[in-house]
This record gives sequence, C-alpha cells and structure tokens, in this order.
Amino acid sequence: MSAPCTMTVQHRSLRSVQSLSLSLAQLIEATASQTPEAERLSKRYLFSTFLMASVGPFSFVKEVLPLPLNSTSPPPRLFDGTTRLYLAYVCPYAQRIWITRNYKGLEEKIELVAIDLRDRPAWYKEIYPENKVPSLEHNSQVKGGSLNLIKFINTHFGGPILLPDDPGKQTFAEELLSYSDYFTKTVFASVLSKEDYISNDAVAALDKLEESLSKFEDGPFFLGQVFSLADIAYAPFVERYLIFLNDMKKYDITKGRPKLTLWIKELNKIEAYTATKRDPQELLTHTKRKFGLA
Ligand SMILES: N[C@@H](CCC(=O)N[C@@H](CS)C(=O)NCC(=O)O)C(=O)O
Repeated sequence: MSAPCTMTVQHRSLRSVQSLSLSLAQLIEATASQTPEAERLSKRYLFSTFLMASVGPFSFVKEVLPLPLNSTSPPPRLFDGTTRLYLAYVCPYAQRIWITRNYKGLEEKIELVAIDLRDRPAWYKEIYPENKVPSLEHNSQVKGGSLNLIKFINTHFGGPILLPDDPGKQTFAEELLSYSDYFTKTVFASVLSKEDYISNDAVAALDKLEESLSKFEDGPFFLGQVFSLADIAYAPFVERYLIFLNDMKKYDITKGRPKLTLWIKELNKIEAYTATKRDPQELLTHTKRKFGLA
C-alpha cells in the first residue's frame, strides 16, 4: 500500500474531509445517548480522524488542476451560477487572476476551467468573443482583461484585500498597474529579438522595477510589507523573463538588482503564487515554439 501522506487531494474532497469532522464534544454527547445515530457518529469520527492524519495539514494539500478543454470538449454548464476562471496554465495574464483567486482563498468560489489555446473549443468564442484567456464567468456575464479582473475580484469577493487604504500607496499601485503593459512588452521585445543582448529600453524597464521596489523601505513588496495587486501584475512576467533572458541572452535580470532579487525570494514564499508556477522548461519550450525561436 502506498503511503497515504503522499496523496494529492482536490479542494472539493478536502471540503468533504472537513464536513466529516466532528468535535470530541459532539461525539461524547452522541455516545451518551447510545442510539444507532451515536454509533454512526462514532464511526464517522474515527474515519475523519484517519483521513485528517493521512492528508496532513491542509496547507500542504495541492489542488488537482483540471485538464484543458479542447475542440472536442463540451462546455461546462454555462451560466448556471458558478463563477469560472477560464485560463491556460502557461498564460501569464491568466496567472494574475489565478494568484489573486488563490491569495483570497477563493478556490471553492471560483472554479478553474483550463482552455487548450492550440485547439480551442468553438463554444468559448461564443461566450467570450475575444477568444483569449483569461476571462471570468460571473453573474451570467463573461469579462476579460487581466488587470480589470484582478481589481474586480479584489473588490467583489471576500478574502484579504490586495490594496492598502493608504491613498499614497493606492496611487503608486495604479501607476505600477498602468506601467505593467509597457514593461511586459518592452522586455518581451528583447526576448524575441535576434540580438544576443537585451535592449537599453529593456534594461531601463528592469531598472524601473528595482527603483519602484525601493520606494517603500518597510518591506520587500512594491507597496512595502503587504503583498498587493501590484506584485501580482508583475510576478508572472518577471518569472518568465528571469528564465527566458537567462537561457536566450545569458542575461541575469537579478544581477545588480538586490531589491528585485529579494522580491522574487519573498514571492516564492507565497503559496498562492507558487501553486501557479509551471516548470521553467515547459514555459521555455512553449514560448520558443509559439514564437518560432531557436
Ligand atoms: N490583454 C489581455 C491579454 C490576454 C492574452 O493575450 N492572452 C493570450 C494567452 S497568454 C491569449 O489568449 N492568446 C490567444 C490569442 O491571442 O488568440 C489580458 O490582459 O488579459
């Protein structure tokens, strides 16, 4: 028999484990009544105790990711009241929403629906005419645009708030969110370029991140100690540029950038983020194939 502690359990199954759990007080009360119900509860208690011991602390349990849907897959039960995040696991824009969902503890409230972008289901274009990921099905509407979606989830769902009250920090967060498009495009242009070095504009964009990370001295994140939407907007892209530029241009984006180095280290302590990371080789292979890079 394989060791039970190596089991990977879906969140939904986890809920079942939790719902099976009984407090000892409930058990004692039931046993005193000596009824068949008491016997049932005592069996349930033993079983749940066994399960809890088997799966270990909840934070170590990984979500099982659904397989991507392709042109042969039927749609989910659209507009049935379920909130769904349509994503591709390798898409950095989608990763922004995925991190936000995880950080706010919304795994049970926002279902992941993976789309195979190379063989997209026809029904996807019907519900989201842009035919891109990410999109969010919520309250009978499908919305897109990753920056809008992280803000929407932050304000319309429960869980930790990902923007501080401080107006100065809020303004700075907005500036960073607006700048993220220029950053991602400028650095990615160097990934795609035929030159074996990165452009001055890309170096300046990376330096701007380093400088932005120095604005609030009280912590490793863009807005100081608190992890925020600003960090989420950049994390998937910095993750990729670190890998791609190292491999293709022999350029280490962390070299001479201590704040960026620390930021990456701190990000990697956040499970909501690390759970969304893909294997670096998979990202590299996917990008090289998609953009015809050697
Ligand atoms: N501006 C969009 C960009 C989304 C996007 O470009 N997604 C890519 C995958 S990473 C996509 O769906 N591409 C499919 C296509 O362009 O046909 C956002 O922020 O969400």
